Order: sequence, then structure tokens, then C-alpha cells
Amino acid sequence: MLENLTQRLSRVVKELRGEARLTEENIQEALREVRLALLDADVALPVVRAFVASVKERALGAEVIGSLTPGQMGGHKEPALAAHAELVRVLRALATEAEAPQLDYRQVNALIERELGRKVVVIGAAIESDAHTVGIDAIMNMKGFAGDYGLERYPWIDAVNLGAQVPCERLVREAQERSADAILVSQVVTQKQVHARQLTKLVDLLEAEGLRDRYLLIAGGPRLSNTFAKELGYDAGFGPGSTPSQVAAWVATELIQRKGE
Ligand code: B12
Repeated sequence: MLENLTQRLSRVVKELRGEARLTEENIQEALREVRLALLDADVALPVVRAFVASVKERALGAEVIGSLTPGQMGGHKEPALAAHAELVRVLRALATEAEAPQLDYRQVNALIERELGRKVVVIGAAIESDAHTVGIDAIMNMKGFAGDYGLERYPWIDAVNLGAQVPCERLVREAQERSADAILVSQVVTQKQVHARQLTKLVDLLEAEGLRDRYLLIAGGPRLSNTFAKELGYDAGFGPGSTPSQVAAWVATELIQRKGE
């Protein structure tokens, strides 16, 4: 079902990109297809409504839609082109999220054993000033969250939880020393955009040391989304209600995919 959703969303993006003109009709048509695809994939109606409404607002909020050709307009200054880009970006982000398969604890372990044949090393922390351990604990600790075992419980995952208020420098050092595959970062406090600054600091540090491509970099927290995390330079983001098996499934499939590239 998820594969089907991804295919349908990819088709919408492809068709929209191929449009010579960006019109109200073709945006409406794309959104209709997105809505149906999400509903067919059993996404809850309120979520579908909120998503479509937000894209629609951004896509149709621009007044210049109709006679302009994206190629002719140049740059993102034109509202129609900006709206077009935004829709493509949001759809892409959604398609990426949908690509994470829904696998349970047993399935993820079996997948890692079969496809990688070694333990996956995952290191996590709430970084810098953030003192909230509960989010990262929910994903990593044995007990887990909402009846879903945490990563420490996975026999094929070596999970190291450094706790809260961990300086970025220490997290990077520990990731290197342990040859981590993935770095998990929690940010709960968002006052004055402190989360964005701290998350960016980690990316900058990894880039400065030439280490960014060595790790899967994942951010999580109550005010985070996949889209926002990617904007900050992360590979994925997980928001409220995320479960350990979602994270484990994403990490495992991403590593397998990268191994094959
Ligand atoms: C418990 C708590 C504390 C405890 C934390 C104890 C601990 N050991 O963690 C203490 C008392 C220390 C605390 C302190 C503060 N807190 Co506090 N705290 C809370 C509270 C009540 C609950 C948080 C919680 O347990 N959530 C449960 C977990 C499971 O949910 P979660 O974090 O969202 O995690 C899930 C997802 O987001 C995701 N996730 C989270 N992290 C990650 C990471 C990865 C890698 C992944 C994949 C997923 C993921 O998966 C989890 C499971 O689904 C919230 C209010 C609330 N009801 O949420 C305020 C709250 C978070 N705190 C808040 C504030 C302001 C503070 C203080 C600044 C207060 C102060 N003035 O001193 C300090 C911060 C100190 C600091 N330096 O960080 C605000 C944050 C507001 C904001 N958006 O900025 C909140 C929202 C309260 C409020 N309404 O004002 N707090």
C-alpha cells in the first residue's frame, strides 16, 4: 500500500513538473490525486484535509497563476513559480516519509540480519542546552514507547543513549569512536528557535570535519517534521508520536539502500 502511495505521489510530482503551464486547474487536479492517494493509503481524514489545505494555501495563494510558464518566469521571485516549487517540495518530502516501510521489531531485526549481516550502531542524545531526555529515551530505551520496544532491545542494533545536554562536539566524538551508522538527535525546547540553531550547529560541525556523509543524521522532537529536519540538513525528521520501530525501519532500509548504491 505504501509503495502504491509513493508511486502515485511520484507520478503527481512528475506530471506537475512536466506541465508547460502552471494553472489553477492543474494544481487542483494534482491535489485531488494527492487526496485520493492518501485516503486510499488509509491516512486519517483530518490529516489528509490539513495537509491538502496547507499545500493549497501555499500553491494557490499566489495571484499570478494562469498564463505564465515556469521556465519563462525565472527565479523564485514569481509567486506562481514559488508555489509550484513549494508543492513539489512538500510532495517530495511526503513521498520520502511514505517510503519508510511499516515494519515491526521482528521484521526490522530480520531485515538487518539478512541484508547487512552485522549490527547497526546508533548513537543518540538531546544536544546542547536541551535537558529533556524523555523523547530520546522513548525511542532508544529498552522499554520503548506506546508498547513498541526501544532500540536498545533490538538484538541487531547496538544503541547508545548519551542522555541530555550533550555538547555537539562530544556527540560527534562518540559517534566516531563507536563507528556509528546513525546519529539520533532530540530537540524539545523551541523557544527563540533554539532547536534550529542547535541542530544546525551539529550539521555545521560534521561538515567542517568532513564527516557529514559518514552518518545517517536524524532529528526528532515534538515540533519537528521530516520536511523541517531536511531543510536543516538532516536525512530525516520524526515528530510527535513517533515510535522506535518507525525509526529502526527507516534506518535499516536507508542503510541497505545506500549499501546497494
Ligand atoms: C517533563 C518535562 C520537563 C522535564 C524533563 C525531564 C526529562 N528527564 O526529560 C524538566 C522538568 C527537566 C523540564 C524542563 C524544562 N522544560 Co519541559 N517539559 C516537560 C513536559 C511536561 C513533558 C515532556 C515529555 O515528557 N514528553 C513525552 C515525550 C515522549 O514526548 P516527545 O519529547 O515529544 O518525544 C516524542 C517525539 O517528539 C519523538 N522524539 C523526540 N525526540 C526524538 C529524537 C529522535 C532521534 C526521534 C527519532 C524522535 C524523537 O519521539 C518521541 C516519542 O514519540 C513538556 C510538556 C509536554 N506535555 O510535552 C514540557 C516542555 C517540553 N518543557 C518546556 C520548557 C519551556 C521547559 C523549561 C525551559 C522550563 C524552564 N523554564 O526551566 C525547562 C528546559 C530546561 C532545558 N534546559 O531544556 C516547554 C517547551 C516549550 C517550547 N516549545 O519551547 C514544554 C512544552 C512545556 C510548556 N508547555 O511550556 N521539562
